Amino acid sequence: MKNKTFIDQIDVHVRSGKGGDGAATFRREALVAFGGPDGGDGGRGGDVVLRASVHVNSLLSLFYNPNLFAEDGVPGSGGRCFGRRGKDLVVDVPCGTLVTDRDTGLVVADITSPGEKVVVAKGGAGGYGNVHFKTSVNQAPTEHTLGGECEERRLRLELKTIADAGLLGFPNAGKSSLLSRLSSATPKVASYPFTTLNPIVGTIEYDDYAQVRMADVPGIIEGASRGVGLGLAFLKHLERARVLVYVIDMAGTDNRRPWDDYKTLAKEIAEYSADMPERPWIVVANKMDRAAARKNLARFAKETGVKPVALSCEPSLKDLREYADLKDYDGPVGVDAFKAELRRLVNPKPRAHQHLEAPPPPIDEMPDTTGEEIPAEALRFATFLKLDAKKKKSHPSRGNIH
Ligand SMILES: Nc1nc2c(ncn2[C@@H]2O[C@H](COP(=O)(O)OP(=O)(O)OP(=O)(O)O)[C@@H](O)[C@H]2O)c(=O)[nH]1
Ligand SMILES: [Mg+2]
Repeated sequence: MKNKTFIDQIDVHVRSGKGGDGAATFRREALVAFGGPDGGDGGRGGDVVLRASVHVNSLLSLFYNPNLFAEDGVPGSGGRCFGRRGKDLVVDVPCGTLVTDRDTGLVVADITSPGEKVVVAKGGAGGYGNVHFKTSVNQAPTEHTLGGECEERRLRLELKTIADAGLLGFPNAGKSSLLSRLSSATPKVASYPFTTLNPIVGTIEYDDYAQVRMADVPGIIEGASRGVGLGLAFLKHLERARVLVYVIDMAGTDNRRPWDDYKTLAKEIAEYSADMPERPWIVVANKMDRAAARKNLARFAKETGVKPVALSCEPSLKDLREYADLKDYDGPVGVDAFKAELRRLVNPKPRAHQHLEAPPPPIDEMPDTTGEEIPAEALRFATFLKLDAKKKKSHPSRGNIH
């Protein structure tokens, strides 16, 4: 079997633990007449729990083990011994996992926040032992209850990556190059189509530490909605994206026509979902370091009515604005213009100095704290070490013995 590296949809069979039965036993001991009932309760069956983890980015582990069975509760026994409860089975899944019941088609859970736990199959309750049934008129009860039944379900787990923005484009348009230029993600970049085979998410950070998560998915080609190329299945990773970024190879490599590429992309997206074309979008004209791209830019604007953000992902020797044929372009130019536009649309929260009303002043403007009393504003930036407040134990004096 070919080794798999990424799985974004898997069917699993989950079963919780059955509850342990209660015991019906009697105390029998030498010299103890009529010892009475002493059957303990059974333990509860374990639950099957799905937990969102940031350390997992695929459902691959479930591909190799799709049967998720929790432990049964242990039955009670004589001497009022209660059975141990069955261990829960906790399975880590990536954030953004959608869980649906395969039999009813209903959504069971959408696990998005790190650490979030969802019980997908609840363990059966433990049964009662006969100690619970002793009454004044029935001092030797044999009644006891059986443990609760387990819960069994067939579930479908589907990963829908969580990202604020999603990159869309033909193969080789430069989507991965743009992601690696703006974030510390390291997607593979190469000059052959379908270099990217799995979604990759990178985080773009701004000066005030605001963050935008951007997802790179495999390229789309004409007819993708009919399954051509890698099809549109991976577009589910962009379903949660608030902003779509169309990346166009403006240089028209391999005799492509950039304006046709854009129209094809828009058509394929509309085929996939009625809601995605309604979302805010940005069009990026990539490879502007190449003369052919600068030549195509005006025609692209005329054919599509869109003024794209003109940029280049390759480290170019000069600023794009310095190119004579880009001087007259009145649309946004450069990677920084793209970052700013992305920020405007995603509107992430700034994260710097969350705990302070204002940022601290530069170090040489800090108030002088060498005086008798420390000024109040200096205290706001001070760190206090809590010294060990334990006092030395004072031993009572033994006095002098003469
Ligand atoms: N000249 C130039 N080449 C670029 C630029 N951006 C990307 N490239 C090249 O274009 C090729 C494809 O880039 P990728 O980033 O792998 O393209 P992709 O859209 O991720 O492609 P797939 O993963 O196959 O869908 C690589 O050889 C890059 O070096 C650019 O701004 N200028
Ligand atoms: Mg790629």
